Amino acid sequence: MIDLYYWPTPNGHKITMFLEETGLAYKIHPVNIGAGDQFKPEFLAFSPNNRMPAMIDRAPADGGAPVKIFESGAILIYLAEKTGKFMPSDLRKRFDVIQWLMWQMGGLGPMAGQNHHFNVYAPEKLPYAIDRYINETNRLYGVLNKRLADREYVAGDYSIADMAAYPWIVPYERQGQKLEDFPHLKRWFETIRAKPATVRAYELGPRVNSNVGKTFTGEQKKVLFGQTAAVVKG
Ligand SMILES: N[C@@H](CCC(=O)N[C@@H](CS)C(=O)NCC(=O)O)C(=O)O
Repeated sequence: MIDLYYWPTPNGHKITMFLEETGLAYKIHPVNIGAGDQFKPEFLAFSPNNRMPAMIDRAPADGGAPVKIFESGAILIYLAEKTGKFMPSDLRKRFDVIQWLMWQMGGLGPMAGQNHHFNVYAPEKLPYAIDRYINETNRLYGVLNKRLADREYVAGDYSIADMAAYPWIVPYERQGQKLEDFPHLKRWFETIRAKPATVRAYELGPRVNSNVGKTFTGEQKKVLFGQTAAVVKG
């Protein structure tokens, strides 16, 4: 059984997309990040960066002690290795998937996250910061669009690289982007959106957080923004 520590955000959806595709048994433990669940000592014990998703596999393949993992990219690689699915075993093909997964983890995710912050949440509208992240998101959409010009998925067959990138394209409007400007990306996005496992994964969102998709309240912003080292001291 997989214990998934989750809240319905882009990084959370990556993992439920994988779990729904494979049918692995899992139990959701909600981590209400707007209420501060991510700072609880019992959560920090296996997710020291006070971020979700995190995962505990209580039945690892080697029959040994439970495996505890934080960082969505690491969780996806682990689950792909555990199931033998959505990441090829061939050396070159595997690293094609891994490099695009790292591109999402180091580029698309963080840049789109800053885009959301300055474009939607920041109390002051700072044109330099807004332009910087809208432009960088635009560049990254361009990279993905070009990559998808002559292939159906990001790296070979549908893989963890696609599952990592897709949830960060879902809020494209909030990121100041138009899918019409990126026809190959749009085709890929619509293909993944129509997958039954994607539909099931996204249906979980409102069941775990009835306010999913709404902007953060003032109280939630106080919890989420302005964090310093003090939040992980406990
Ligand atoms: N690189 C991390 C990022 C995880 C992340 O930023 N999670 C956010 C929600 S999408 C979170 O838990 N935020 C809680 C907080 O900011 O305190 C991953 O991919 O797992």
